[in-house]
Amino acid sequence: MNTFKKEVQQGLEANPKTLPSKYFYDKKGDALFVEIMNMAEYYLTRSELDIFKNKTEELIQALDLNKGSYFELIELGAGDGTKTKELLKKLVHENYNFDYFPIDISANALALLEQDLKTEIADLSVKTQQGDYFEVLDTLKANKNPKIILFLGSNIGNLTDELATKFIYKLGTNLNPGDKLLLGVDLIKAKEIVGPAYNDSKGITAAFNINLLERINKQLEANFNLNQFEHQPEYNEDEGIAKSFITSTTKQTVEIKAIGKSFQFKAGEKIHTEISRKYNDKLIQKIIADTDFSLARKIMDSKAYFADYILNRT
Ligand code: AVJ
Repeated sequence: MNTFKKEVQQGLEANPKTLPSKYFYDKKGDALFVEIMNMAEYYLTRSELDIFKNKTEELIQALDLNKGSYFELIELGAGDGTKTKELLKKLVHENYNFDYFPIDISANALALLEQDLKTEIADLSVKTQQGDYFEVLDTLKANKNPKIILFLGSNIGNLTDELATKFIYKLGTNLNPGDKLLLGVDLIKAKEIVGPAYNDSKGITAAFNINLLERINKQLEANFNLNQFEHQPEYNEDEGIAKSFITSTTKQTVEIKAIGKSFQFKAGEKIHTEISRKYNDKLIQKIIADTDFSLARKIMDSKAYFADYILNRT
């Protein structure tokens, strides 16, 4: 809560104004993101599901999994596990020797996932881990068992390339040579496809973005007039980054009581709330260049919209 207040203040005092995308995910934000994943325009979910459904054998081969030797399958931010279940089912039915460790900050999400997995894949060994990714990885590190890390859904795309390098490097410090990282990323493609994924016709993404102001209103006693701000997405294929902004439609002042300050907005002034980076091989190579990982395989969906890169810890 205190870091929330501090980061909101920092972001709104900056020029241009920014707010961190990690704060989208309160209860309402979680629900809106589920809706986003189910909408026709948000192709990312279905593209990666296509890989997990139809290229399962390739994934298993690329991850170099053997039935004889035990490994830990660790997922960062497991969500509802729809994609992962495709892989888990196959591994269980073919008698691979492993435990599944879904890590999530939300105890509630983990409880729901565990219950669902119990009924859907009875023979799967699930060891839910509630907490921060790196704190959990640090505790798992001691056992030295071979590890496969799953980081799906292009979640890495909310980070700048510089921070993505740092993140992947840090994952490497919790692994041993031969361990693997399966990194799911959205690929750079035409704005006709990417644009609508971040600006859907029903306004769900707009509500998701604006919910950040609603959260500030609720948690920091602010008076953002939600009718005087609007969702403004931007994407150009050359850069390959979908960006979300909230634009003030009028000149206005917003008071945030918990901060003890007021903030001025010009008509048309934007708050930058999110980047969703899209990738290609060159960018991935550049991002992992200063980490202890090498690129082993790339597995794409049938439309080549999305890629699961297999990286080996060197
Ligand atoms: C959860 C970070 C992968 O950037 O595509 C969806 C979040 N933002 N619509 C993405 C999001 C707007 C999503 N990630």
